[in-house]
Amino acid sequence: MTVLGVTFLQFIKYYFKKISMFNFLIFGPPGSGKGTQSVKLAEKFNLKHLSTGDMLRAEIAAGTGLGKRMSSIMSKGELVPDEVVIELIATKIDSSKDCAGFLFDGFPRTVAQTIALEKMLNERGMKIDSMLVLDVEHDELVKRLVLRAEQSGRPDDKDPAVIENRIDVYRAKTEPIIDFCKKKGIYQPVNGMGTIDDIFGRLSGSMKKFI
Ligand code: B4P
Repeated sequence: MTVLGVTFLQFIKYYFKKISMFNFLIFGPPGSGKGTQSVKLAEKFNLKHLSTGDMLRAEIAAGTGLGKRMSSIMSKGELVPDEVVIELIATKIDSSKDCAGFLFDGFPRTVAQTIALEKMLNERGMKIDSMLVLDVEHDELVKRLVLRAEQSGRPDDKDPAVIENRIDVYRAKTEPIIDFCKKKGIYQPVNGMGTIDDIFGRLSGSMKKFI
């Protein structure tokens, strides 16, 4: 049946799209392309991009008390305390309207943050739909971060020892989230080697199954 050129199936799809929010985690070691790809994906799929790294850097740039306390932790390549980022994310979720869902970039970074995120979403009638994990070789990660240090001057990219520490912290504290997500059936590995456009195509293909 067609009314005003819209089939019944198109109407049902539109209706459910309106009431469903899709929540994606973009995941991977430092330099894997999370931030780079998130900006493009959020625009393509009308998702709200929530980057805890960007939020923390904004606090530092604004010279807030929180920013001053977090600055020395971040410049060593360590993770800031779970409660700090959980609070930042909760505030953003509640103030974000008119989007098809959320794209969490760099959050969660510990199993405790993952459990907190799941609880936050469940309390608001949502869930984590997919965890997209960028797989990139170690040497390529270092190469990208060293290059970014030359271009953007980010303090945590300048020192090779800090880059290695960030990768170690990822392996020790962040990677265990993969097992947690595998058990929930939401783990989706994506090849993160190649050009930005190639990787964007792979990630978009994985996300289209949901949106
Ligand atoms: P983040 O801001 O999340 O930064 P990151 O892990 O270094 O990766 P990012 O997303 O920025 O880089 P990308 O791979 O896109 O975290 C920074 C710090 O904040 C952490 O170390 C921690 O201290 C703190 N923090 C943040 N979230 C936290 C949390 N939840 N809990 C606790 N602490 C937290 O890109 C890297 C470079 O590669 C770019 O220059 C890009 O242009 C380039 N690139 C990307 N893709 C490429 C490709 N395909 N080919 C060539 N170059 C590419």
